[in-house]
Amino acid sequence: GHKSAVIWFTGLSGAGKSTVANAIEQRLIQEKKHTYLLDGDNVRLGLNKGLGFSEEDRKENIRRIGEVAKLFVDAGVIVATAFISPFRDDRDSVRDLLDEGEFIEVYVRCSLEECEQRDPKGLYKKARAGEIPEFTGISSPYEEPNNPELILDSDKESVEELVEKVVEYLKSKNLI
Ligand code: GGZ
Repeated sequence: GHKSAVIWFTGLSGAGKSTVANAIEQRLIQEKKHTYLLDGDNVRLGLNKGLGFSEEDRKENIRRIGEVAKLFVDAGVIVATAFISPFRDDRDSVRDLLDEGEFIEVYVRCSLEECEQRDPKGLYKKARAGEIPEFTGISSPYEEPNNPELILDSDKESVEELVEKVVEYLKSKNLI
């Protein structure tokens, strides 16, 4: 069968992880690849119901998502994940679970100022008002990847351009 892999999007809330991940999923479907998107909607509301946003809970969130992603890879699926995944150690642990080349870390980079400006769900405003504790970028850290496979500057380029960059990368690795 074809190669499978995990396309692991990381970045601040509002950076555009879900938008790009959804577009990539659609693209992979067009290419007739078995693909699946793990995101807050299908993981935090189910498997990880009960986990919050403390450092400990975020670690457990990412650990479980990594294990699930590995199962999908074993099943031959190209997985995309869209979680803030703020801690470098946790992302590195997922990388270590997988074989060489199977973990594609994609940093969806966007300044906090821009994310806060976008604030599609009004969460930054609430976090600034002290209504959401431990909010990433405001009162909880985000550790940038040191050596991601890809950096997507979502405050400089359009979603279409970013998707093209991911597609080019996947092609270069013969994944599509
Ligand atoms: C960060 C929070 C928080 C706190 C709720 N900090 O923009 P969104 O709404 O749709 O995406 C954010 C999502 C982050 O969940 P993840 O599972 O990706 O986080 S992590 O990887 O750190 O475990 C945001 C919402 O949940 N949200 N409270 N305190 N984001």
